[in-house]
Amino acid sequence: MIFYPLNLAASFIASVLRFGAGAPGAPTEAAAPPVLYEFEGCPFCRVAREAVSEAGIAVLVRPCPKGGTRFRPDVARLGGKAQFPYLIDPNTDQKMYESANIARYLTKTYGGARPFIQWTGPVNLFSSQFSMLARAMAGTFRTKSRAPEKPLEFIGAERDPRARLVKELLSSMEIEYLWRPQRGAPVLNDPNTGASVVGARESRRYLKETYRS
Ligand SMILES: N[C@@H](CCC(=O)N[C@@H](CS)C(=O)NCC(=O)O)C(=O)O
Repeated sequence: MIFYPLNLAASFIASVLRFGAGAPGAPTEAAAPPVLYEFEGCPFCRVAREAVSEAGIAVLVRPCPKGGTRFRPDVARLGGKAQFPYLIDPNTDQKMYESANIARYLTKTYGGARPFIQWTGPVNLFSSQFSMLARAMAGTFRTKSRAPEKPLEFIGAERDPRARLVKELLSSMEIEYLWRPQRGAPVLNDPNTGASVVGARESRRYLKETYRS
């Protein structure tokens, strides 16, 4: 099928538009994973995800696509407004909105470099918006799915075009996952079924076959 190579090429362009921000940092784990409410199409959420990746910190992602019903309502309840990204760090009792604050907090608390593009003020936002357009807003809108009992685990860096394709689907399907932003081919582990899937195309197929309703 021609569609997958084109999809991957568009994801590569999205990474180029961010000048490769979101490299995988040295893997780190906190006593409890920070929880990130976000969605893939959101240009502000991308800034937060890049910081997660550069810090190498494992976080629990609760996807909140538009129209989402699984985690979206929690954010208004917990923080007072439906705005994304939203971070809760149980290790420090911090709860915060605002992508720039979240990125700064993650870098300060868990390490990693602040990507150059994030120092460029309005250019940062334009670049993130163009990146979203290159992906035709994939991961922005909810698609119906069956909720897994336990969160999945996904391994793959923010800047990796292959990993993005899987995260987009996890996002629109509102599937909660422990995200380990590490280098290498994307890997999706599902403790509910015992499956361990290597590769973006294969992971996408698995998600559709297992959780699409
Ligand atoms: N200044 C905020 C802006 C965040 C923002 O506007 N996020 C959008 C999504 S891209 C949002 O929450 N929209 C409301 C919604 O999706 O319901 C930041 O940098 O985090």
